[in-house]
Amino acid sequence: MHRAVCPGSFDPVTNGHLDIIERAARLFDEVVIAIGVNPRKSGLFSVDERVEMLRATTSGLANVSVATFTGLLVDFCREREAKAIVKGVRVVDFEYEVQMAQMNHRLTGVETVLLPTSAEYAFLSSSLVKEVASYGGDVSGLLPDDVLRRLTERLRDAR
Ligand code: COD
Repeated sequence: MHRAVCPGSFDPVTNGHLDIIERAARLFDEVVIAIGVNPRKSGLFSVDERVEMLRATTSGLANVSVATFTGLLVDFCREREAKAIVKGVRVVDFEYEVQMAQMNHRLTGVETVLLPTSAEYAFLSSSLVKEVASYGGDVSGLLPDDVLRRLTERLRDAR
């Protein structure tokens, strides 16, 4: 049984993340989406909200589950007996993602599988979506509908 971990902040989940998760779910028997919790950094959405959004948007994928972790990703992978970390890479991410993959491999021997982003999501990031939406820009089609609704509400409440 081959289990992989798809880590991230997912604040909030975008269609770029979902594309990577769906592709990972076709490559591995089991995929655990791991939301990294950084106690020094608060997001736009709480960790519980991110878990809810990820569970709802991946409910159709039978071999995908959602969890949270604090501390090192490699420790979470060891705890879950995951052989691989799956990450999406945009061109801009490449150097840093390779650096993290090498560090993680050095720490515990865990392998990282880097999947190139699909062309239609190459420009997409959670932070850019939040910035554009905060100025009233149209980000529909870049996030699942329910996540877009929550984002619009959250930004409206913050005004
Ligand atoms: N297309 C494809 N992939 C994408 C896209 C897109 N449009 N957008 C994002 N992704 C990928 C990212 O490259 C990343 O792989 C993943 O999706 C998650 O993205 P984010 O932005 O939600 O999450 P990050 O990059 O902030 O998450 C960072 C981690 C939590 C994975 C990282 O900080 C971590 O491992 N933290 C734990 C502490 C640790 O172990 N540190 C040592 C690392 S060597």
